[in-house]
Amino acid sequence: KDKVVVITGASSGIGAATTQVLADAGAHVVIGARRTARLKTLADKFATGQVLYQATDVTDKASVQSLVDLAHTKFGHIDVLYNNAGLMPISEISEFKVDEWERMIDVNIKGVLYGIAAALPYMIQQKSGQIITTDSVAGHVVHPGTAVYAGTKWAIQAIMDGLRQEQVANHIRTTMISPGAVNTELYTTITNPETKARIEKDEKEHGLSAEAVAKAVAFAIDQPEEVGINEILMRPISQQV
Ligand code: NJP
Repeated sequence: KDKVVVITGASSGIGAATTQVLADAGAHVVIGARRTARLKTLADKFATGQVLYQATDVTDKASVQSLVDLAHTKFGHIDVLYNNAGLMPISEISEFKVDEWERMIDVNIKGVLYGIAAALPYMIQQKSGQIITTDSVAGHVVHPGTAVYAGTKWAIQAIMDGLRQEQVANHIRTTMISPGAVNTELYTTITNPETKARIEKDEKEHGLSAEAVAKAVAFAIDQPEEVGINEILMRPISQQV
């Protein structure tokens, strides 16, 4: 209830919905993203000091460290780090959108590693904590056009399970939240107009609500300390693969 939770990518979609669900239940939430006006609007919905926000770019290691440090300074401990920030500018490899590959690697992989590097020392000291990341159905299956995005999400599967195994003795839990289509702004990062329109239509018509995903995050957090929910894979029932 009164857990301290740090969330990246909280300015829209799943991160914003999770902030809402957890803060409604009484958690202290420290949120980061680049669009601070959106973070402020979200934080202002709650009692002063319950939801704190700070401008955060997860491609900048020091920026992520500063967000995590803010939570520790204010509350004295960190129960949960939720590495949620992500991008999905999908395209076929033969389009050679190298800049977009690099951005996905920087945000979806390195951003998660920076979060782990920032929070894990505190959690090792506490001998407790939970690191959650938004993975994806794309961390399990690949289609033409999703190779690099899926590659970033497959990479996170390896990193998170390795982390889980390494941290057993410190009682640190790891969780991947792996949704199929979700109705968020993620499609806006796609630069190919046809692909963007197709994914936008699909997410709006068939996607899970961000709140449904947020409730899965809350479920994983609310488990007794000895229960590790390592992954929640969830699809809209209309989604085949
Ligand atoms: O998308 P969206 P989602 N530094 O676009 C932030 C995964 N997922 O909620 O910085 C810091 O509404 C951005 O903030 P801002 C997906 O891979 C989704 O769907 O202000 N933050 C915003 O808050 C991702 O890992 C679907 O622009 C950065 C947030 O990320 C996660 O869900 C399916 C940042 C993105 O919010 C959340 O995405 C699936 C940076 N450098 C997995 N760059 C789906 N929607 O269908 C971006 O399987 N952000």
